[in-house]
Amino acid sequence: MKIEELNTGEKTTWCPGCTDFGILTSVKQAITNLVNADKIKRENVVGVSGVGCFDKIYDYININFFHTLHGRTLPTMFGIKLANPELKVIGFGGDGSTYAEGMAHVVHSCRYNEDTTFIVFDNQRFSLTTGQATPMSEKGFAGPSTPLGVQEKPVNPLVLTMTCGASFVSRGFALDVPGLTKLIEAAVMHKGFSFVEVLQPCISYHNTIQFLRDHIYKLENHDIGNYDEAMKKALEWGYCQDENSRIPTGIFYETNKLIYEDQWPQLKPWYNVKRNPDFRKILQEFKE
Ligand SMILES: Cc1ncc(C[n+]2csc(CCOP(=O)(O)OP(=O)(O)O)c2C)c(N)n1
Ligand code: SF4
Repeated sequence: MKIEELNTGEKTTWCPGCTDFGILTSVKQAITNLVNADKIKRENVVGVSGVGCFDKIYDYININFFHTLHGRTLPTMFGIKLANPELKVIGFGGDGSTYAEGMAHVVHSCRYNEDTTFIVFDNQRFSLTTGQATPMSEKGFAGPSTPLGVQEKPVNPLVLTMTCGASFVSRGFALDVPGLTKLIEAAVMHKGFSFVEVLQPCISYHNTIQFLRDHIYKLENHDIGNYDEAMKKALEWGYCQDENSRIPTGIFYETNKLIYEDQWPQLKPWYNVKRNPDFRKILQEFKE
């Protein structure tokens, strides 16, 4: 399959130069590579996105897609996977909708360890609605909804997801397309809940391109099976633009553990059962 086969022909409405384009390319390239390597089937891939700038990705990749409510990507992914565990479910969120409106879902998705992949576009702002503060914004940021400045420290999603039990935790950079592609491939192939944070500068409301380029580095000689080491690496950056920041990218943590679907034997046979419902009879019951 050629990557172009995933194009939809829809006009993109992201700001020209938005780093979301880097994520779009990485996701398309990762799907193409995995299909070509016979690791996944294109028809089994289902994308899920909510509401935000990031969510427009559903319009730009020619795969099955479910466009759900703001902050509700994760429960929608959960439902799709439970309905048919053979599907490869890849969900997309923004940092605002994920860690504000949808925070409870993050905690429980990590705990359940369902075999799905969740990719968060982290620009530290509610960008579609013109740059308000999210739970990821830097302390002191004065924006449209916080004129006196944010008082709290940003959430650290890597620490959060690891603490709650995610079995694959990683961070990529939207402008490192080859690196992000590899990360997404690994996340999709991981058996269990895989979390991919993508640092995604918003050129209109939070342009951190230069800062990230100056401070990002790739994890090397890092033992991804060592939880304590992963936690140390996750704590290395506090999501603020300090001069001496060091920002690791790559896979922080990966472990094998029982997935949600495997804990419920009842789930196994039913989705394979060929059903032949008598719709006339069912409709008749509703009429009576
Ligand atoms: C329940 C609910 N709350 C708020 C909104 C308004 N809203 C729509 S998009 C958006 C911003 C999305 O920000 P984020 O998830 O960070 O994605 P980004 O736009 O930055 O990619 C907000 C606040 C909404 N649609 N529904
Ligand atoms: S507002 Fe920011 S995140 Fe949204 S399309 Fe424009 S540059 Fe991208």
